Amino acid sequence: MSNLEKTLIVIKPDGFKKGLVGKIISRFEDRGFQIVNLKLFQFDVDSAGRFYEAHKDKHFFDELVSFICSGNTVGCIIEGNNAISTVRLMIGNTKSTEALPGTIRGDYGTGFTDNIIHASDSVESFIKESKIIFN
Ligand code: FUP
Repeated sequence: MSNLEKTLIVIKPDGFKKGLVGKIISRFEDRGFQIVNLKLFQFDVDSAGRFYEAHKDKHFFDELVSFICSGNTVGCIIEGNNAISTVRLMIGNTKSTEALPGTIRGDYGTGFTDNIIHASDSVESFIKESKIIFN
C-alpha cells in the first residue's frame, strides 16, 4: 500500500560549497521522488534558531546556528512513497564518520555539524520546517 508523503531536505553550506546540489537532488529523483519546491537561500540567525528550536538548550546550538548561517543553502520539498523515512535512510547517520557508504553523509560528509544535508524526521517537523523556509 502506498503512503504518499512530503518531506523537506536542506543542503547545508558545506554541501553547497562542495558543488553537490545537482548530485544530491539527482539521488532523490533517481529513487523516484518528485521535486515539488526548491529554493536557494541563506539562513539568518532568527530563522535558524526557529529551525533548530528543538536543540536550543544543547551545548552545540550556537555552533549549529552559526554553521547553517555561514553560506548558501538549498531547501527542497520532495514527494513520494514513504518519503520521510526513505529520505532519512538515504542521508545516513548524523555523524558523517558513522554514516554508511552509499548514503549522502557517508559519501560526502566530513563531520557532525558539517554533515552536508538535513532532512525532516516526522510529519510535524516537515510542516514546521517547511513553513520557516517556504513561508
Ligand atoms: P539529524 O536529524 O540527523 O540532522 O540530527 P539531529 O537532529 O540529532 O541534530 C541536528 C544537527 O545538529 C545535526 F546536523 C548535527 C548537529 N549536531 C552537532 O553538531 N553536535 C552534536 O553534538 C549533535 C548534533
